[in-house]
Amino acid sequence: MKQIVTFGEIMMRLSPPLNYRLEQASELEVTYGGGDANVAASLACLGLPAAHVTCFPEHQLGRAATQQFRALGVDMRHTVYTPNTRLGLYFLEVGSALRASTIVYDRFESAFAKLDPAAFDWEEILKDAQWFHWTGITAAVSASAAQACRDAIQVARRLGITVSADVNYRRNLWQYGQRAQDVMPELTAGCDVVVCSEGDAEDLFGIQAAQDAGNSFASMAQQLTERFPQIKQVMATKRKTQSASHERIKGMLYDTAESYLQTQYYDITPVVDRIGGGDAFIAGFVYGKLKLDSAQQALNFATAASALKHTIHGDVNLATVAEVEHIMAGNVTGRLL
Ligand code: KDG
Repeated sequence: MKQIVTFGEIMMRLSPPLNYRLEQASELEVTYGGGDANVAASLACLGLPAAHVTCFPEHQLGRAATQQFRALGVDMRHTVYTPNTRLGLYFLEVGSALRASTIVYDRFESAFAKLDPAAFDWEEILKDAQWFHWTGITAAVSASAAQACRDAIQVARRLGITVSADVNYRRNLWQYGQRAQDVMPELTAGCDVVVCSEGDAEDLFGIQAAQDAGNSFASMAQQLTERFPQIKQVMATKRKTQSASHERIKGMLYDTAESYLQTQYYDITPVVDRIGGGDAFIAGFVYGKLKLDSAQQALNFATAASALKHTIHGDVNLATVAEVEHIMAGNVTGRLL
């Protein structure tokens, strides 16, 4: 089977134990994550061939991050290492009742942000691929990262590879002088499958659901597919956050061939770690598109995978196909597999 290739920054995640605040912490747990890389790792855990492309500093921290994703089964052979650069970091304080989790980024001028787009030979990287996935985080980090993403999408289109994106608009990351509203439409136009919330569609593309729309997501998604005719499927999760440790989610999909599809709600409590829930959703959908029979089945699998991610520590969904199928079959009570 041909590979699914993702592209983006991987950071070291540093978190105090339990619900400690950073001010109290005398030790920090080290894990690694990055929106696009989480998708590759989740796919590898689901048994699909996945590769991640990134840029790391040419020292122990870059090698350690590579090793972590390699150990999860991700093909990291296209990693570019650069001298005299740094690894991006993020600090996570896990919330509790009445207090949401918070993130502090320390990723300015990371190796990935300073990458040279010419260092990536996309013809070579994508020659054995069937799918290319990126996120809006990658385009937000720097002009050169956005350019590398643009190059990859162009080559993927030429090679007939499916392209997906999670537009994931993070306002605070867009600091390099280009506006997300100028960069993202061009990149998004090259996608077949897009994860996009109603808020992001309005902020990035100026698309608003029709006032009288019975289904505001479908109204937004239909407009998105009309604006960018390459896009055939638009997805999102609907979240009903009950508390820092209690989440309800369902999956939604607008498909230009099948119109609007949705899933049941999953009720998740206690939430162990919500980071990477969206990445687990798209990874589950890629799995479903490649292995299952219908868009509805793919959406069901994606949503169950995302729900499971909330029960797994770290950024990556380490759930297996059997575990996802187990909860899809209605087994949500923790009965042994
Ligand atoms: O989607 C999860 C990511 O947000 C997380 O892994 C860290 O890439 C990350 C970011 O930029 O926040």
